[in-house]
Amino acid sequence: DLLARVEELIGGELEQAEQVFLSEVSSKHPYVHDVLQHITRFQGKRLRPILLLLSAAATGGIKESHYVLASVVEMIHLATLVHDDVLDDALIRRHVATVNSRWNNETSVLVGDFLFTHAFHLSASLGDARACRLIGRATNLVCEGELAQIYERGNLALSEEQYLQIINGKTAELCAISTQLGALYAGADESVVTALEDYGRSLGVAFQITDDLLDLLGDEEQMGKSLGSDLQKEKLTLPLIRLLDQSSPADQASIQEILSQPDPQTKSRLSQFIKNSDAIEYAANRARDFARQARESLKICAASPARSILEELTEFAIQRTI
Ligand code: 2DE
Ligand code: MG
Ligand code: MG
Ligand code: MG
Repeated sequence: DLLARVEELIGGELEQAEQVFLSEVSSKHPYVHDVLQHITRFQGKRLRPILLLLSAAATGGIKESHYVLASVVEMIHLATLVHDDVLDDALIRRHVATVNSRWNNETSVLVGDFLFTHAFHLSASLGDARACRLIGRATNLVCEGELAQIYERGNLALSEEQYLQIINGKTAELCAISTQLGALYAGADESVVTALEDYGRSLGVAFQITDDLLDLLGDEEQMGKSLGSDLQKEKLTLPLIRLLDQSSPADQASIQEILSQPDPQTKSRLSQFIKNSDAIEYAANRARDFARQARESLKICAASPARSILEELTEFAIQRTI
């Protein structure tokens, strides 16, 4: 399968990046040490390091600096997840207790900051300012996306375009920076770097549309994380935007009422609304559109095993739906 091919092609390089990550994310303080241990013991999909290393491999080759960069993007990603779980009141992540549920929100805020600042400390070791500048800007846009999401809570008039802008910030930026840095530090031409950035961005949007579908439909046990928080927090995602768009004023009013009291009973009424509509199919199709767009961006690269895995990753990003 795909992960086995990733392993076969860049397993050694991923391992090197992992070593940088583990040796960097440490603390002499016993409390900080414990929390960091808890976070690093349970590995995620390592999607961003994989994207970064494959982008390098597809555009000029993996170098020493890529191990550092792969470790940096994973660190920033982890920081955003630790903070995200506070914002979303999530109890489970990667099949184990979140930092906020096992310890407390204060610890999450500070450990997130610890990881986030360490990522800049580490990228400064590369000896040129490009990575720091790009990562600083990207993370900045991630925060802006999260803030826009808070601002739009409960806004039933949220358009698909506004939604796409939000997920472009909160999720796609970090994917785009991963693929961009991979190509940039491989020494690729500017047009190639931009194409890889576009690839990462489209893939990230496809990935988040799918994540949002799973928040509505997925199984917590199987996903290993708390779900349903989008509705709980009155965040409109694509299926709901589509549903509202296709509903009569009377149904819109019922949906509004359900959203403002998202208890389990009213939520199952909302699932009924959603399942009786084309909203799921619509959102899945939009994810597929972005996956296709991502593959288009890769055409600038010569055919290679790395490129073909990047192509297949677009399917992986959306297949989690079913
Ligand atoms: C995932 O959305 C979005 C993550 C971005 C979070 C960024 C924050 C800014 P989801 P899941 C909180 C923090 C910034 C730092 C540390 C610099 O749907 O379903 O909530 O995995 O993701 O919970
Ligand atoms: Mg969340
Ligand atoms: Mg969130
Ligand atoms: Mg989610």
